[in-house]
Amino acid sequence: MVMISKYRYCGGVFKPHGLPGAAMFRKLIGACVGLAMMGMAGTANAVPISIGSFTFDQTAFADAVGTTTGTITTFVTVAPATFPTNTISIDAALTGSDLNSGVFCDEPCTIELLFTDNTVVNRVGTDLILFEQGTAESTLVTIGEIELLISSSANLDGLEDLSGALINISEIELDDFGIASGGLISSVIIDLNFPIGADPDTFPSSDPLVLAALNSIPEPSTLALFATGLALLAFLGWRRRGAA
Ligand SMILES: [Ca+2]
Ligand SMILES: [Ca+2]
Ligand SMILES: [Ca+2]
Repeated sequence: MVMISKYRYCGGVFKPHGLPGAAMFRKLIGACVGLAMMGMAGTANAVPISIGSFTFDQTAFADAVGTTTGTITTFVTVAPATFPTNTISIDAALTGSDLNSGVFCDEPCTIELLFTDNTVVNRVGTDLILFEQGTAESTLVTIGEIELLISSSANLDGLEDLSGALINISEIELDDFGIASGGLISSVIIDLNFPIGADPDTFPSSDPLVLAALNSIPEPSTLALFATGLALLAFLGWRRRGAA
């Protein structure tokens, strides 16, 4: 309570009520720094994941599903010609590196995919790969303010899922979306059915399985946490000097 009174006295910038004491701040900072160190250690030991001719960092895959629109069907492929639908969540179908799960839509739908333990960076060449199942189909992709139809190359690597369906590759280049060299993104919106102006009754939906960054910076959230801890330390030091 003494600490809270001190902050109340020093306050003005922060509201006194509900403000944790300095001891709590120090605990929070300790936790932030600890988590950051754990995250960095985990990153250092991560083994890359190979899919076909591509190699990805372990954190390179989409991590979460954001906003969705329309009716989205999930599927898993478990054996030749066996595709149970809607047995898993959209999140489970599209995050991570599993090529035996994905989604399709029979009507216009959009899915926002988020990168939370890595950030995609625009380096020379292709930056993201969207793996897509079956007949090679296009996907409407929105990054930032730009929406482009990305075609899919049929089965370049001879990849198949457990059902025997072919796995195709859509290459996404961030230059095409107006992202500067070295620019970062953490959100991609895919529109499965259909491109602008196309007939929804005839345009075939693509069937995304995995979205992965070839050019990826791991652990931005951990680094941000670390930066937050440092900023809090600096802030506390500044407050202490100010109060002295
Ligand atoms: Ca990731
Ligand atoms: Ca999947
Ligand atoms: Ca690029």
